[in-house]
Amino acid sequence: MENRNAFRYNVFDGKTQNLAIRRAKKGGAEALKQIIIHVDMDAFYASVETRDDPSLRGKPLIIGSLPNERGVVATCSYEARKYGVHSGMNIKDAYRLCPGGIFRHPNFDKYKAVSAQLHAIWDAYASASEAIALDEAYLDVTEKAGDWDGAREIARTIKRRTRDELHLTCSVGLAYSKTAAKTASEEKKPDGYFEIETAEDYVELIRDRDVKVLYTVGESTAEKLYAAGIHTVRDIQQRQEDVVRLLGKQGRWITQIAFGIDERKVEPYRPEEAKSIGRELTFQKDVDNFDLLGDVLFLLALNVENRAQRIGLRGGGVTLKITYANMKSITRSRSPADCGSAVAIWREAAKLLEKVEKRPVRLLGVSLYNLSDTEERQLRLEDFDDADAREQEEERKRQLSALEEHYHLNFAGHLPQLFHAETLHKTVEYMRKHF
Ligand code: TTP
Ligand code: MG
Repeated sequence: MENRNAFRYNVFDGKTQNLAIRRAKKGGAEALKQIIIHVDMDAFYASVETRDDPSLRGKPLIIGSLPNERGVVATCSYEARKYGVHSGMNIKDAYRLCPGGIFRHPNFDKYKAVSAQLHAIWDAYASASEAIALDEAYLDVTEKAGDWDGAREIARTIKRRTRDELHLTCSVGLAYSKTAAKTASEEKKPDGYFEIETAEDYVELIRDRDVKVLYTVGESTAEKLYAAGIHTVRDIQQRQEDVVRLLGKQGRWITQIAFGIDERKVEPYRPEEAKSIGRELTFQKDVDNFDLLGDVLFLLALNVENRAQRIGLRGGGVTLKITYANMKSITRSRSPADCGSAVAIWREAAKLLEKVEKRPVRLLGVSLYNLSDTEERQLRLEDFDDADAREQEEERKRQLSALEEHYHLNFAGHLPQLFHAETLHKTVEYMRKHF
């Protein structure tokens, strides 16, 4: 245990780094004592729809809003991806790229039912399963597999049962760590299978790839690395100190995984069984400016909205959590008629914030509780005659523009990045300095 921590915290100490690599080389899976599967369904919502309506087979199918509505693409079939359509894209852009596509609303109830069937299969082979989304999970198969061959057999069985029993395909990655398993499942998508047995194999596979191959390196992190002339995983390995200087804590993490070191455990988790969905933030320095806290609250609400949408759950109430500088924590809740959008969540949380004691704040959090299944309109599929939805959409734009004007930051253009904890944190620190 001591050893592990030694290289976790001294990643730049050449000796410990070598120790870590030697240890991983010595037969990764065994030395690190983990065998992990990452399973991810192919074009999940679209595949379920195609399975249940064979007339959709082979067609570009886009699940999300309809072209005459406002909203986004939740996912699309691989045929639609050939036109450049992808998740999160504005539906109007998707229509422009693929006017001949078939556009359908999602059926969350159905996907959740399929997800439960998937878990029944997955959980039979895992001592712990950590769901990342309805269609994606990490499985710890170390014990049940016994050894690598046993794990390979489990991976095959999961693929076969998913196809035979549910008539769906998935991509499976088998590896010695979570990051490697995730990389492995993406390697041969769709209907893929790939294995990475040791840290050495992982490094060999990704060394000359773009930095974005590393888990948590998104567009904005990659841009910072590129600007410093760091383009590949090899560059990260060779310039560890620069990476940490540029990216701080996240930099330390990615220099570790650039060497294949990831000892995170599979944490048993089922988001659809969660009691609440939330996001919280600890400030670098305590904040006593409650106007700033109000602005941060809006970003937290956007984050919570995004999480809830991805899991297909809707909140029945909003909780505001504050930890004051003296470490005293309070929570305040309201259960309004509507907390289905970021604006609604933000308004409720802001009302709660108004009433609390105005003392320096160390941590601010927003969450939803009393979760229930999402109605379809949650994916921002509001029809035009829904006045409330329209008003909230306007308010969302207004609020984003106000923030952009005040802080001179392009929030709307960076929304997906703002959902990464690290970027959110940095953005908020920037906001504090430029209030
Ligand atoms: P993903 O696994 O990211 O995508 P996918 O299964 O559709 O396609 P892939 O073959 O590349 O894995 O997400 C799973 C489901 O979650 C997806 O079918 C729809 C939903 N989803 C959204 O609603 N919004 C999003 O932005 C994303 C990425 C997914
Ligand atoms: Mg998927």
